Amino acid sequence: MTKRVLIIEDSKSVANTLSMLINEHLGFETIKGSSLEECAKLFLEYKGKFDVALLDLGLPDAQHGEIVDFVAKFDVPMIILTGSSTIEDEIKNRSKNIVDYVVKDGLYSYKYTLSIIKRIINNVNMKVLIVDDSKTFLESTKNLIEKYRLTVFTATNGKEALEILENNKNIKVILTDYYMPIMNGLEFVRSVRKNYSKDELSIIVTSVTQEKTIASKFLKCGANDFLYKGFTQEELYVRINANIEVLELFEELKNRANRDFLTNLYNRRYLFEVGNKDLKIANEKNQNFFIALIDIDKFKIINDTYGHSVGDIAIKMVATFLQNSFDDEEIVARLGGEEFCIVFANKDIDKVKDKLEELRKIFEKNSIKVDEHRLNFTISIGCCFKRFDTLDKMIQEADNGLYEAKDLGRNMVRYR
Ligand code: GH3
Ligand code: MG
Repeated sequence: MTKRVLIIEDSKSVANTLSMLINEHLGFETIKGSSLEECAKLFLEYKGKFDVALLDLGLPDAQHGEIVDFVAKFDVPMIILTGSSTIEDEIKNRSKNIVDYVVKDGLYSYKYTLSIIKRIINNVNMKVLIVDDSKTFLESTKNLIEKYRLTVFTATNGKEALEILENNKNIKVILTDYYMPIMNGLEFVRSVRKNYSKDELSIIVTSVTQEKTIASKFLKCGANDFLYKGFTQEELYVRINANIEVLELFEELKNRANRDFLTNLYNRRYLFEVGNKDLKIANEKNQNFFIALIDIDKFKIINDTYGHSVGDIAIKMVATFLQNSFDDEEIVARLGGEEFCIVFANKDIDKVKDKLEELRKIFEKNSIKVDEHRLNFTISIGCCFKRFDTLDKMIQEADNGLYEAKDLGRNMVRYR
């Protein structure tokens, strides 16, 4: 669903510039108002469903930041727009939903605003783990970080932290103390790095230590950053933010290498790399591991009749449909052309059979609409239930099944 940003600002030029930048660069919807009264109406109209609110402190009918008190009644993160760099502490503390302040002084401040909006919206899926033996530090830091809409876990020692990490996928940043009982910070960082590389998880060390050599010791054993305790909210957030941005860059690079350009499904390279690893694990644990090859029947006719670009759209639609038909546990990849591969690890054989038969029927019964054309086509599926030691051999066997299906008249599933 498109994200929605509320802008309450009485300067039309500021509001329009922000709105245009948000639409163009972030692709989010913007709703504008220029007074407290309009803001109240908009909250009613949209039932308070804004992902972020940008609020001017000096509005014609609310000159002293009263807008904050109004928006604070809803669960919407606020970014305050202000004309001066000195903001009274009184306003700063008016609501826990205030995430940041932007002084309206030109292009850079607009860019900064965009980066915070993007952060707040993306942060909803981002998890942070804080490890510290001081309960007060844990509590206050957790509150600070939660302002930015990050999900926060806390642990009072390294052992507990490792358990949390094990049970919660997608923790992206760890903030850890140095002096702790059971396991000190250095030991903890080393343990984390045994299982999580720097491109999947960042570690920021926070410590009161006066030992000059400690920071470099941490960085050498796998920490990404070091913060002396007594840091300000801004300092902490800027560091966390910078670390998340690096992780996102890694993610984007990995995506480019692992995804197919046309469909955004996993590509052949990823399929073989991860599929072979999963197959090895399944063989060791004696768990089920199946491969299905799915190929569109007589696809050449679609290209010949409607043109290659319609063919491309059809391939994309099939890809999206397949992706949505399975959960994250299955690998759905495009092998090439109009051929797809699904990897089922640790799944019940009858459930897989039912699922593949159901897919075949869906294509048999339905047509796909591309532009003004209605395309009718079926799919054939070859499936390998036998145990082999490499993915390549399994795919060959599934391909034999697929060949059989084509040979016997298409629109069927064959098991090997
Ligand atoms: P069968 O039922 O035996 O699978 O017949 P088919 O026509 O689907 O298979 P064939 O292998 O003869 O032809 C596949 C066609 O798919 C040929 C090729 O031009 C086309 N194709 C391959 N990749 C793409 C692509 O990325 N986009 C489009 N539009 N067509 C593609
Ligand atoms: Mg085909």
